[in-house]
Amino acid sequence: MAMITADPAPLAFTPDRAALVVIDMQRDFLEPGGFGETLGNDVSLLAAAIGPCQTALAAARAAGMLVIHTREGHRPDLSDAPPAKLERGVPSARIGDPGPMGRILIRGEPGHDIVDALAPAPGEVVLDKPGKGAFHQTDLSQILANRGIDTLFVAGVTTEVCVHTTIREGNDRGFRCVALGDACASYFPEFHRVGLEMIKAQGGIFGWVSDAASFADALKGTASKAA
Ligand code: TIU
Repeated sequence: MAMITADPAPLAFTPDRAALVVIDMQRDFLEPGGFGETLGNDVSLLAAAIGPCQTALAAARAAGMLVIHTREGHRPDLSDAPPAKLERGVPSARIGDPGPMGRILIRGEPGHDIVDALAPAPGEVVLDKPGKGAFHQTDLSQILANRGIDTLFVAGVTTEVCVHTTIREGNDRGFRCVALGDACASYFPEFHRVGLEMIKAQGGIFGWVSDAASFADALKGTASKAA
């Protein structure tokens, strides 16, 4: 059993029954010319999460914890992309349009890849998802059930969109979900701050909030049997 410092209260967890889920740290969100920028965002704001994600990944790997990387994106024929998603807003380019990193938010394109600094290690799960939540239309539930996972540590981007949706989905499915706050980021600093507040308010209404260093501290000296 390990214990992590978190809000609204410390949380005891079993490293063998926990997973680190890194959400959508893709070029399409973090680098110029991708999906995030087409929506009018300053993508440089998301770089703040890279270092803390590296800290969390190193700690999880050393502990032998299950690591899952997600990528938001669509099939090249867009058959899995709802019209409501394709048609909304007035972006500078739409999902599927050509861009400097290939077609926007399309699987197999350079922009869809995870940034080099956070490249998945061999054997880690890379989960492609068409929606904001990591459970929607993916095999994540099965993967977690197969490993007996009951606790999710969640990092990545963006705090109030895909991280929040995934934590809400996970909470409703019975997982203890812990956002690693500094390993998450948003195009809107205020949404990041309030997004984390929302998770931990009301006694932790749908999760806990901690940080990458506390996660690493909690795992020090633990080594998973599953490694
Ligand atoms: N736009 C935005 O803030 N986020 C997304 O569209 N997807 C994710 O959060 N990954």
